[in-house]
Amino acid sequence: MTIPSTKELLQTMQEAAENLSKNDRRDFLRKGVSYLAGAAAVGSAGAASGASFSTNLPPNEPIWGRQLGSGVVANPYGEPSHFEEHVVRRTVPWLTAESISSISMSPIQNLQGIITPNGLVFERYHAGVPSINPDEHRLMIHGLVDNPLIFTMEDLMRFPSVSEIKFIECPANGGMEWRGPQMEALQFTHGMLSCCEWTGVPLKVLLEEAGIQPEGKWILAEGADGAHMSRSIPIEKILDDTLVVYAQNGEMLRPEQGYPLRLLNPGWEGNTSIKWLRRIEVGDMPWHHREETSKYTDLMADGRARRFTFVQECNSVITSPCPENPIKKPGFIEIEGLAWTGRGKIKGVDVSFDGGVNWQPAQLKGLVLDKALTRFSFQTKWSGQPWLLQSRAYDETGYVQPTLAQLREQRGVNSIYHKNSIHTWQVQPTGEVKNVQVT
Ligand SMILES: Nc1nc2c(c(=O)[nH]1)N[C@H]1C(S)=C(S)[C@@H](COP(=O)(O)O)O[C@H]1N2
Ligand SMILES: [Mo]
Repeated sequence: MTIPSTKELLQTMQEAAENLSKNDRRDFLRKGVSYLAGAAAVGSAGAASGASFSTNLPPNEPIWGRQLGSGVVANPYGEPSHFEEHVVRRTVPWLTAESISSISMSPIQNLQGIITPNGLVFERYHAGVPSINPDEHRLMIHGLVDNPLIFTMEDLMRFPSVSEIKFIECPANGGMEWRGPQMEALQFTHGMLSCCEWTGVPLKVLLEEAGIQPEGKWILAEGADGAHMSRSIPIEKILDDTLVVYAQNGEMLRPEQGYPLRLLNPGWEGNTSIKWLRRIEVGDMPWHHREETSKYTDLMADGRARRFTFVQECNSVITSPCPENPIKKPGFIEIEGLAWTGRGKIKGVDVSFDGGVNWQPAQLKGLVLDKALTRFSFQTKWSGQPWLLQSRAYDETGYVQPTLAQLREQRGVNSIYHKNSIHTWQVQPTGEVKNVQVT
């Protein structure tokens, strides 16, 4: 193939411009396609090698540079390139009975940096996503307060706002693997995890407006969805960093994330971050509702259950390589992963290539924020040798991510929640990656 002449290029552009001026997008697309087909035919005639030949490769001028693209507001709310349409939330069908009380996992194997885009934040609902009219939504604060209050969304948005980058994780993350490895994908072993910039008002500020009475030691937060999901939260957490948020990553909350209002308890079990927040009651003790008795407790080996295990302990996982991101060729490789802790900041991450016998420090890259995802990196070479790849994070409180053996020793294998043990990927000589457990 030869590079098209300037005359040919001008002709193509003029043709495209004529199509555009007809203001008929479908017609434009159809013409675009037939032009492409024509170009491909020329290409295959001129190419000796056939199938993999693309007329878009150098030294040719690619097709997209020889015609005009679509204009502004072809798509008023933008979306990713259709070449990225495999990057989506996914469910594990056998995990839950119905989609209205289910969970979808974020494709963390495909994400970069530490922010989860809004369309890819994991979702967990107990009774589906309600469609709430913000004009008719109210937040009520009552109980042991001097002045019970009812806020409109407009009232709430008049308060000085704060924006903070925080992770949110369902404590069931990894919970399918207490007894052995069974999920052959990072999205399913660790995808109940997201990190956004959340905007709203500290709950402390709203409670100061209402005036907490001295006996007020706990609050109950309740959602407006069909589940009326509720959790008891100790007042110390509220005074520390609990937020009432209405926006995520710069835009109003997605319906899936609690539009128009949710609670955010940074670093704590995702289920305490009540979505579609409608009611805060102040009391002198916890309420012992369904989601803190029958559910979201940790069954120990001796049959007793731990309750109110709020904090998401320090955890980490290697996101590349992983089952979805095999190693493609020998040579230089950047091993990357995510670390997080509900206790504050990540202090460091170590990487092991031999299943935890030897450890080397990884680098933390980019922002290292309180209760936010933190990305780590380790640059090395791979020459086809098998690896038992692990990451071990530790946080600023000195807490070190446990081994699976240590966790099982403390907790048995009856639990669902809070499985934050060191994870192992087995890298095979082909570069493929398997989910295994090392004890
Ligand atoms: N009102 C209400 N709030 C809720 C839930 C719910 O079903 N209803 N699910 C909880 C659970 S179990 C989790 S893990 C988080 C998930 O938040 P996300 O869907 O924004 O990721 O929301 C919590 N808040
Ligand atoms: Mo959850």
